[in-house]
Amino acid sequence: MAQTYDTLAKVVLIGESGVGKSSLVHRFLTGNWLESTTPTIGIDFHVRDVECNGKTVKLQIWDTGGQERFYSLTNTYYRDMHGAFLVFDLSSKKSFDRLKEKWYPDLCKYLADQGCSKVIIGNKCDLEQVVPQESIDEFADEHNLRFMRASAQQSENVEQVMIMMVQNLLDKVFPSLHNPDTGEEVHKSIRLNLDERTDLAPEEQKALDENSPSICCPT
Ligand SMILES: Nc1nc2c(ncn2[C@@H]2O[C@H](COP(=O)(O)OP(=O)(O)OP(=O)(O)O)[C@@H](O)[C@H]2O)c(=O)[nH]1
Ligand SMILES: [Mg+2]
Repeated sequence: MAQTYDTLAKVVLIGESGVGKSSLVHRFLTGNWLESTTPTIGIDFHVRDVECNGKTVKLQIWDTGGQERFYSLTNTYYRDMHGAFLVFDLSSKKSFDRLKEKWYPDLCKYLADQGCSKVIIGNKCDLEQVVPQESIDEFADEHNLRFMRASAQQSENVEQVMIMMVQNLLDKVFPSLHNPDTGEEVHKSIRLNLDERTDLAPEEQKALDENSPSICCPT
């Protein structure tokens, strides 16, 4: 089957249960607000193509359940990730503390060496922020992480944070695909395609993985 993308990138959303990971993913995929949510059981998987500067990045989005019973399952998925969204709730200090003390250290511990672009999302910016901005900036600076405030509910910065991730992926994780001559135009030329949610069967997933140009992309 003909390959219709330039690279395949796996990105994962992690963070405490209830911070809004699934709501962010749903907003990104459909443009809609998820009225009623239930905690994610295990991991949900979605695919969406993002065109960036003439390159098509096939984003595999792994939406993990933040409940404690899924910790060990989630850890096993970190190894292959090219990107990770570290999500906390700006109105919950505990969710930020847990990001620092559990989610970020675990991610670093289980990542392989393929390079992983990490972006912090402070979700629920429509609510009163109780996490001090200085603490967020300090943590982001210390670990050289990008940070963006967002609201799945208000549709604020949801596409922007995905675009930031794709740009990071092209710049840092798949630099051979990036055209530095037109780098400044990346924002303007990004086109987000229609929702392509697919729940792939294991054999389909395997075929997708084997076709990944991240292994054989042009130099
Ligand atoms: N005010 C506000 N509420 C939000 C926002 N995003 C999500 N929520 C609410 O937060 C609650 C949890 O949202 P989920 O998306 O299920 O959270 P999750 O991180 O996926 O949770 P787990 O799957 O258990 O890990 C729901 O009641 C959402 O409606 C937001 O931007 N603003
Ligand atoms: Mg969820």
